[in-house]
Amino acid sequence: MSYSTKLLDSVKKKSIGESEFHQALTELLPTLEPVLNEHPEYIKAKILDRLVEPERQIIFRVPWVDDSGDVQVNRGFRVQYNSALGPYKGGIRFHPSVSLSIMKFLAFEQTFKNALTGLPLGGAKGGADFDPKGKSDREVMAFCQSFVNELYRHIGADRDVPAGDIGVGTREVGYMYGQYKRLTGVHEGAFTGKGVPYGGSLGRTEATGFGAVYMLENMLAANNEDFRGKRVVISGSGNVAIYAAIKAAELGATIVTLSDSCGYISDPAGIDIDSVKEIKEVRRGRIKEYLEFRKDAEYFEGGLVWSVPCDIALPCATQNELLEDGAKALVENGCKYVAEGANMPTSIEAAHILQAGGVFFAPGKATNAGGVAVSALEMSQNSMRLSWSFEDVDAKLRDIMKNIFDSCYETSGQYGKKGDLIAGANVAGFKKVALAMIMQGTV
Ligand code: NDP
Ligand code: 2IT
Repeated sequence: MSYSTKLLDSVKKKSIGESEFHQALTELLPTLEPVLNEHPEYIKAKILDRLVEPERQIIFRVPWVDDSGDVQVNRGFRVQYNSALGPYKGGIRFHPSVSLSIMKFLAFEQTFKNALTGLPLGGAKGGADFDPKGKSDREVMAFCQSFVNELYRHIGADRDVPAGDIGVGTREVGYMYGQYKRLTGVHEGAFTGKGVPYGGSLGRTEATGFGAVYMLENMLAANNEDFRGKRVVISGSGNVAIYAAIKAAELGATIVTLSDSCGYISDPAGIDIDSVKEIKEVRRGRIKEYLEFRKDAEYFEGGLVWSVPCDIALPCATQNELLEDGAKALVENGCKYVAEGANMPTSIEAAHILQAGGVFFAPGKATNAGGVAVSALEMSQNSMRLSWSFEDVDAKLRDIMKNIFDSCYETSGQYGKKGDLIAGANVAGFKKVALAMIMQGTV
């Protein structure tokens, strides 16, 4: 039995029921075998045994009062996974599905993603099983404040720097940051994704979606292609999906779908993103409302986007949204590129089907790293008490995404099949974390 299989078995025994965490480990650990064979010092220092255990897991009660005057109680989490490369860094997710397993898988992935950016960032994730849908602005504020009443003692600009994720955008970060400042009396870069008027970086809102498209630009260029004339299927209609759609359309692609958890819209003429921004960013409504704006569009209740023919697919909603059937449909319909805007949207089996079907596939830890990379740029600007222009930030993001693609592509060639970006990203991220851990000694 291989080292990684043995380790995986023992982790599964110790963390029963944490299926998403097991899935993330099962995807990553076997791809590291060639590196372990080359570097016996990693095995001697038990780097993997240490990496399957988060440094710290914080679980807390979040009581708050709703608009009817009733007390509500939610569960909050912060998993501080690894600090080898820098302060803990990663988003906060508010969604009813949030569990320890989901927090651990996201924090584990974040550790390697952050390493790939080349910036000094450790890995973390947090969140709560709070559902922001249908809540008033005051209820969201009350929840955020109560969440930070516990979280504040664990975070700080040089300790742990949260940001947004599903259900958490500029509004929620603002309420959390305001409470952090009230409790600590310190105005420092303890959160990223802040509003621009009080220390947020220009370009952070766009960064994950734009970054995913820059990753695809590099993948296309490796095949002497570009976005012009390509049909792009995107799932989700949140922060990542919207800005991926905007940038891909700007580069000449036609966006044929967007979705939310209720269903998807298809618009063969190309989705009008301004209408989607109005529905999602202003009204906080449902994607179905797109039919009010464009009479030729269609809405498919409960459907998934993968059966719609395309050249490029960008899963940008949530984990395990692209399964075997979806992967088969994409391959059959001639899709050539899949890049994960979301974290772990593709199951392991589906990713294998795509790769075996000749699809050039980029995993989330590489594709969606633009968000956290610009978060790191926000941290730099806060430390210097300066703010850079949108163009400066965007140019830096483009460079970072090119470096990530190059490093994953080259590493894939060194340790297996050139173009297997799953293995390339895992190995390239792991080597940085492992080296930093060895250099800092074992305790
Ligand atoms: P948002 O909350 O802005 O949007 C999430 C979108 O995904 C919505 O359209 C939502 O639909 C849909 N969605 C969420 N959960 C589910 C579900 N269980 N089933 C079906 N649809 C779902 O989040 P983001 O755009 O920020 O995040 C999307 C993905 O990108 C996540 O995987 C996140 O971890 C990842 N990511 C985000 C980064 C960021 O900077 N924001 C950075 C890197 C990765 P509905 O409204 O119906 O729930
Ligand atoms: O998954 C992610 O990389 C994020 N949600 C963004 C993290 C960050 O700290 O900007």
